Amino acid sequence: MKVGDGDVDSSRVDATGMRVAIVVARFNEVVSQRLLSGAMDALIRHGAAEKDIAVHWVPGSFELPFVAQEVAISGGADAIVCLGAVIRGETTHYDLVADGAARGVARVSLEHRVPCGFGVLTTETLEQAMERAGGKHGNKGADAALAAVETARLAREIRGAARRESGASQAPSG
Ligand code: INI
Repeated sequence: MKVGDGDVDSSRVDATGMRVAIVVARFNEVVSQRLLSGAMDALIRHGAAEKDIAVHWVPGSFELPFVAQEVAISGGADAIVCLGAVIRGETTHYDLVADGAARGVARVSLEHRVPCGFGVLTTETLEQAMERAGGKHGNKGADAALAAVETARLAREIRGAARRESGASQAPSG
């Protein structure tokens, strides 16, 4: 059932015992600080312990995939949340940064088999970004955090079921 946290199925989100790494871009910090607060609040509301949440600041959204990758390789997180705000403004740099962040984070998630929530806003204006960082369109940082945790739980279930099945098929008969 959907209970208010974006498209996340809140009833499935149990962050108890989860180790979560949040990687957050400093560029447009007024926005990313709010995304971070939203993510932290949502995780704690869903049972995560503050000591199990690590926050890593990076210069801009383009740097998110690299640090997410380092976290994934270290094995220190069950779920990773990437946060940032890419605002078009006057610059064509926008498309390169937004595309690099999205593709890079998706790649880290698939190659390292760690769910990565993608909470990088891509907007035309600062005002639109603020509306999605705790304003009238919710907080996409919270949504990304809960999406990562829900996906991590699902992965655990699938991996657990696969282990049980292979254990059963290898059990000695008789
Ligand atoms: N980084 C962002 O997170 N948001 C932006 O809007 C942005 N713009 O517009 O340039 C941005 N650029 C910096 C980029 O992410 C890198 O930090 C930089 O290119 C150095 O690698």
